[in-house]
Amino acid sequence: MLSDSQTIQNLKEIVHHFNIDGEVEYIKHYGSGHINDTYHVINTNQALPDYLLQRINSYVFKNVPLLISNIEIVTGHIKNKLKNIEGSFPDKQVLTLIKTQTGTSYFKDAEGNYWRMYIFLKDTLSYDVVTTIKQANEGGKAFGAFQSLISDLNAKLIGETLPDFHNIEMRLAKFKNALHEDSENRAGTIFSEIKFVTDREKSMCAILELGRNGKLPLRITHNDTKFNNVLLDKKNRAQCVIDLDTVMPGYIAYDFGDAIRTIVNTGSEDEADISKIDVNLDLFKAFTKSFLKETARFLTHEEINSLPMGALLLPYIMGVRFLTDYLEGDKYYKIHFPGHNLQRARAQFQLLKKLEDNYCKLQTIVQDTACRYGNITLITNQL
Ligand code: ADP
Ligand code: GN1
Ligand code: MG
Repeated sequence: MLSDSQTIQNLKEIVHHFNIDGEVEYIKHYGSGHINDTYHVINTNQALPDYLLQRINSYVFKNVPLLISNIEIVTGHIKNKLKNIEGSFPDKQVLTLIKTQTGTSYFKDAEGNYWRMYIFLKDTLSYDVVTTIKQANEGGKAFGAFQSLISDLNAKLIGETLPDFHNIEMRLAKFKNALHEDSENRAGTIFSEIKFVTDREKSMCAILELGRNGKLPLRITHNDTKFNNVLLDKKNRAQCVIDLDTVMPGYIAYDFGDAIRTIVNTGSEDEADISKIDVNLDLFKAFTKSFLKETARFLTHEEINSLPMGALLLPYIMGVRFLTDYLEGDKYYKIHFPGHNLQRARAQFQLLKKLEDNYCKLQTIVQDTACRYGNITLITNQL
């Protein structure tokens, strides 16, 4: 994050490079994302839009022009489709990038920082923890509809902003390398976590293997479907899927699993007291139902069968990534206290244990729900 003295004046200067309507009243830090620096730009004229300004994390994203091009294509595609759907509100249900004076959708400042701006979607909220069936249901609707709307997008137009993002083999290789280097002298504190990761190494490669064997189609997926990447309106209805930085080729089980990871957990993503972590099956059912209602008609049987596996894989991948960042000195994720990444990893592994305990139930719910929406599956995967 920029320091307070740096911020307001600097940010105002950045804002002036974009074609905004009205004048800036004030700017404040916003949201709880782990990657970008996000600010709410408030307009002096309330009848005009507010804006959301973001400094894109260039440690994470090495090719910002590609990232922005992906977002332009995806938002343009969704907007055009929504225009033909009665009762939809394209300006509220999809992000709108603001152009700079030079016609691009990003601005590079003198220090090499990349900035972008969206219309701020007023009267919306995002939640880090899900507490109600309604929220889980709206999450499934939002990510399911998003997938449905982009299912006919020409995949050749979308570049890979973060190659191998959910490739577990690559994540494990990076983890082992970090363990070997042990640059911060932290490996000695994580023996049980290392064992936890190693015990599951093979089984967690199942989705990757299925993909390699041509059993799972690569689609354009969102790849960061945590629940706080859905904006809900005042009535708690899903309004807009946000955080499109990672939209690129992936498997549907990744999007399902990442959403489940953040929706069914009775604790928070970084829960310090792991006894609070469990799986809320009612929330699992609600999300699965509304997600499959939107997607079952075009998913293959193998994809449906892969969804419960995705629900195990994503907390595993996140745990491995948090642990790797802990070993490497907390360079990737924003942390709020020393040891935060380790705490996050432990919480994700605890969630995974609970999901494993419930695996048969997860499979049954997915199968029954898919049947209900016309996609009959045969479950053959065993843990
Ligand atoms: P990060 O990649 O750091 O997670 P996000 O793009 O998800 O960044 O944005 C961070 C937060 O800002 C979101 O969780 C959401 O609360 C808020 N937000 C993002 N885009 C908008 C928007 N267009 N209108 C209103 N709020 C938004
Ligand atoms: C990051 O940007 P944000 O906070 O929505 C991360 C995701 C992780 C998530 C864990 C580009 O998401 O992959 O699942 O943190 N995004 C990137 O909370 O690495
Ligand atoms: Mg986000």
